[in-house]
Amino acid sequence: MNDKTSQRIFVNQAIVIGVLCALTFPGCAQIATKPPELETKQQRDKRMAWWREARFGMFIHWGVYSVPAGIYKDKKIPGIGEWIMNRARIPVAEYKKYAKQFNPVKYNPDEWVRLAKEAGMKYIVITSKHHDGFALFDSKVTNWDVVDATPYGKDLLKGLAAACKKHGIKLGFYHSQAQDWCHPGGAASGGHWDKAQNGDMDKYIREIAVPQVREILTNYGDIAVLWWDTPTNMNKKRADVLRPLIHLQPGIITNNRLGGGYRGDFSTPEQHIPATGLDYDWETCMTMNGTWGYKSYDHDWKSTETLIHNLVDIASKGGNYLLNVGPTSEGLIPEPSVIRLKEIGKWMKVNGESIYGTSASPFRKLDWGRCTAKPGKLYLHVFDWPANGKLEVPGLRNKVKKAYLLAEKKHELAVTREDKDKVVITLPPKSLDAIDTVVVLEIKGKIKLRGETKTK
Ligand code: JFZ
Repeated sequence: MNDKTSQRIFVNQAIVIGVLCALTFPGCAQIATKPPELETKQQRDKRMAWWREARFGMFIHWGVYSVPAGIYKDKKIPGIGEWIMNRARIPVAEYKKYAKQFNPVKYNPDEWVRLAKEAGMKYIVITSKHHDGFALFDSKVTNWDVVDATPYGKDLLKGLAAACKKHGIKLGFYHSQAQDWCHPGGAASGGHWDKAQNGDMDKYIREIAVPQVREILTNYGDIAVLWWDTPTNMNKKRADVLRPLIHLQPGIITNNRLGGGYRGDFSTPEQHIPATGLDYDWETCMTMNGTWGYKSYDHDWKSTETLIHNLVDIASKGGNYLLNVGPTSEGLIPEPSVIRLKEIGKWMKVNGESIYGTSASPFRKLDWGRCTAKPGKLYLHVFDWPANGKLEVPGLRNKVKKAYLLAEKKHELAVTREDKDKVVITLPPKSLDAIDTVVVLEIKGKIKLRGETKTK
């Protein structure tokens, strides 16, 4: 089937869904029926605006794998906790027994959402289903879900959706569309290890993946992001069966991990920060320790300083930061994560203006830190406070109208221009925040740097 045909099919399917949407959600017709690739730049910018403004989100990896928490047959299983079934080649029937111990009675979605908000995060992406095939929601097409397979017996996404709505936090789902180690035919990186997994993948997609994606995009109100993962054994034909479902949520933003050659709306560097910004929307996802899913013995926590520097580094390159938490099977976010999120929140309370809605730094490299920008403003993120109290801004040609500390706007700082290519700001002897003290430069006109002909 050549591209043209599949595009025509996709548009026809989109129109069908669009009409369905129009009947169901008045006013979504005009958006629903326009597949992303046919969107104008204006329409795309409008759809992506909140996400680009947000810059910072919470990733939540939660599920049955938080019961073994990295231990199988009394042995520590190396690697990321949510892969324990695959890494330890645990048979399906044996793995499913863990669900009997998955009883998150301490789960308080309102508390989770308030913690994300306190940290300065604007959106949450939770695993509706990870590779082990266990659904955190009430799925009508399987009993391998929280309602039918656990003593807890209640849908976990309903409460989170309500709390997000209440606190104005956007909600997204991470959904393992291809890998499913407990439903016959589901893909498994490294191949199946239990004959109970054998089956036809297209049948799995038709009878499990499609209905479940429809369920998560229909039963939980506004869903702002769909985070597909991983495209194992996916191809265009399979992708074209799943992709039209995104029109159930007009304006939804999707990532680049569906498969079938679809790039989605943003790329997803994992566990690393690109050296420079990318020419396409991007979001780095990262763990706070060494695992996405909870592991009882993984205490390799990144420092709050590292996490704040990562957020600033990513924003200075025009990207988003999706920072992960891996709750326990009781329903608690590990204390080391809570402490770090609250400390990040303290910094964001003072300095959020230098992150939200900013664009990438005009400077290639700054020895003392990073820079984020807004029209007429540069936010200089000073990680290393100059011993001589002189902050050099190399190559800046613009007239500096005013300079001040973001945390002390009233107190103007002296600015001198040593030559046409270097601006020097006289700083107080000590930084206000050793992790990152932000100096604001209000500049005249569009940014103009040495060696640049055109202004940005
Ligand atoms: C995937 C998952 O397998 C993992 O469990 C976690 O959910 C993470 C966020 O995403 O892991 C990947 C996916 C892709 C790559 C590496 C790890 N990759 O493309 O390098």
